[in-house]
Amino acid sequence: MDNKKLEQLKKYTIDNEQKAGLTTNQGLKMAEDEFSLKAGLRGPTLMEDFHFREKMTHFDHERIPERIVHARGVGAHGVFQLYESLEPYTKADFLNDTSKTTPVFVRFSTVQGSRGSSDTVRDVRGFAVKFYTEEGNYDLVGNNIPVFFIQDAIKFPDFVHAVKPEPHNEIPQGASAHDTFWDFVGQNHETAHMVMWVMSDRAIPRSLRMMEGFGVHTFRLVNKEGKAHFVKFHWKPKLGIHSQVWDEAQKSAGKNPDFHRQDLYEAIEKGDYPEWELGLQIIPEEEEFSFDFDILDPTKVWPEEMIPVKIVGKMTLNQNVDNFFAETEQVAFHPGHVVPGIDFSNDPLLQGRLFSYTDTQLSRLGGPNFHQIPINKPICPFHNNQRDGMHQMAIHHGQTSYHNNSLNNNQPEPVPVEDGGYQHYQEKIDGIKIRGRSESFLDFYSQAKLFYNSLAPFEQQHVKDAFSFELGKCKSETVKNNAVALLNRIDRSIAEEVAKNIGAVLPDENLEVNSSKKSPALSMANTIKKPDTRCVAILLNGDPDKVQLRQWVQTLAANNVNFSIVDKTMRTIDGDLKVTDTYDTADASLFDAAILIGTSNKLENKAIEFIEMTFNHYKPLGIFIGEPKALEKSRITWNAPGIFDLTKDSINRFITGVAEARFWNRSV
Ligand code: HDE
Repeated sequence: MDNKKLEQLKKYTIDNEQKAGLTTNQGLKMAEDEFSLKAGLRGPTLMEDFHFREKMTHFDHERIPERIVHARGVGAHGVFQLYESLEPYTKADFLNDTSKTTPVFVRFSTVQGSRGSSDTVRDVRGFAVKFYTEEGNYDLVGNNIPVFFIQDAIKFPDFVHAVKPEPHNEIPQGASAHDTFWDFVGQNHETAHMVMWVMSDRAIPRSLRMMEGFGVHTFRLVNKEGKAHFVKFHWKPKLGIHSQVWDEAQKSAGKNPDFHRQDLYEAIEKGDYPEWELGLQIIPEEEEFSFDFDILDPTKVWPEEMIPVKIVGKMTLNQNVDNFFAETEQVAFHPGHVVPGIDFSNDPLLQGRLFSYTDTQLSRLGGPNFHQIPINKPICPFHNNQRDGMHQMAIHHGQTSYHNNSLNNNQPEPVPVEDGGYQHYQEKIDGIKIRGRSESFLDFYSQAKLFYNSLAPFEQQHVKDAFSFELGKCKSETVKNNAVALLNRIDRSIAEEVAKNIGAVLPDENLEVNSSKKSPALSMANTIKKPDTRCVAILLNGDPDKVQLRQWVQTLAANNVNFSIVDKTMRTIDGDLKVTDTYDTADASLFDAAILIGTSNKLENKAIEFIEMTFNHYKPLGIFIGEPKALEKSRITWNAPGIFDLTKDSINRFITGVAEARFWNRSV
């Protein structure tokens, strides 16, 4: 597909596969690369060895600082296609012209852990999209959770210090289950809504392809006439929103720390391109004060039932990176990278972000020219009078680098608004200079309760379990009691259960929000359910019926379900059916479902462990065993929901179970 960004990147791509001689960085061909230059074969290395010095010096400097937050991430290229023109709301060209396909680069990330941490930890996921538009780069730097922990950017360093591994021992990695994080939460009740989301299943996604994205802040869309609307951005995954269960997330973090990264990479390689639809919630400026929350407060959602999400386009990720460092690591996002027609609101969290992102790239990418790094370069021309600096890649020809000038016809010259020049929205501001919080930001608990009320009972139980786990890992009684006091302001039943589980003090007075309001869109229970790209483990215990096995794998493949045949050893069955995993390499936490084919009377312990874990994680299980008694050794009951007896049920019925993904009414 035509993708101007990929074409541009090609110019920078070096093909190592071409037959070329080894040279130094100066282009000198080298005859030897294995031995340093020595004074005698058993003598010391010589200073003269420029080749050794160049090679080693480069190696010594191969690492750059990891991102202070969102250090672990994975990226991919793709395209954005608009469904209908948004001209009434914005003049942004890529949101006006449906005939244009805009190249994008997306980076997903976890927040807390370092670059080498595991993928499936409980955490917020970053969802950062760079649109390479013809009017410049537009970055929508969002998360998979629609609200944030704090309301004012000045608290961000405190929040991050609290959630990151503790400074004295650098524990824990990739986790928020520790004292400083929960101390911050207990002392800053504006976190209430966000921690409900983080303790929900949203924070343990099954796949990056199966999570929503949110711009979080309120932005502004501005049309040609200069009329503005407030807007919130949403990404809705075509595969639905799905999560792991906590025990599974912890296990997969160990069994395959790259679980999400690999899932995304393999889906794209296979041609199962992940897709999200872009949705907008739009509020006319005149209605700014029509709600029972402040639309500038980033700890609030705009309930979708109240302000519907208008679906306007689709993003497809269809190309993996060629080089992780050059692309995924060096990509530099910034919420301040906007195009005409997109502007900011006065959300104090957004305002602070507008400072932070360029600043952080200076230390991460080593200077002010990071926009010249191929992945960051716009696909449209860019000119100005900025010069020099570390790693300047351009050769600016000519005498002038200032404005105004007469020596170069005053070039480069500001572009009038009518010709596409950016003009900030001319909002009237009338206020006193003050440090403080607007009173309209003070209701911390109502939407935390709204979120909880909106969840299905099994989701609510997961929230209680998550609080019990996380606070159970804290050592300080004060921290635990304070956190329970916060829960007591949201929902008494959570506070009661968690206090009991962790041995904390339950406040005498019930201070919960007295509301039964719900926003059904906040629950994941009614999401899209498809079998596509799910992965089934086919467990062999003895020699399977080859014809039947072939027919099953063909039906799975025809339904776009992935599978892996697992046996004691790797082998090939019936000419071409490959056993791709053994009981040593496969783990139930890494699959969406399992089929057990047991043709011998005795089930192997590892096969039993595998199906028990599948069962405990509420996943569909297909069983084909000659001797039903063989299951007696396990905890699995035939009549439990989501158990398919494949001696009677068809493989197609099992596939409907794969689409269902979890059988929450199973008691495990
Ligand atoms: Fe970020 N954030 N952030 N953040 N953020 C960074 O920029 C910051 C916030 C988000 O894949 C940093 O390049 C401040 C909200 C994503 O490269 C840094 C505040 C949201 C990514 C930074 C916030 C985000 C970052 C670190 C409070 C969701 C990863 C490295 C005012 C809407 C982007 C970097 C990538 C990264 C600052 C809050 C999303 C330090 C000061 C809210 C997805 O600049």
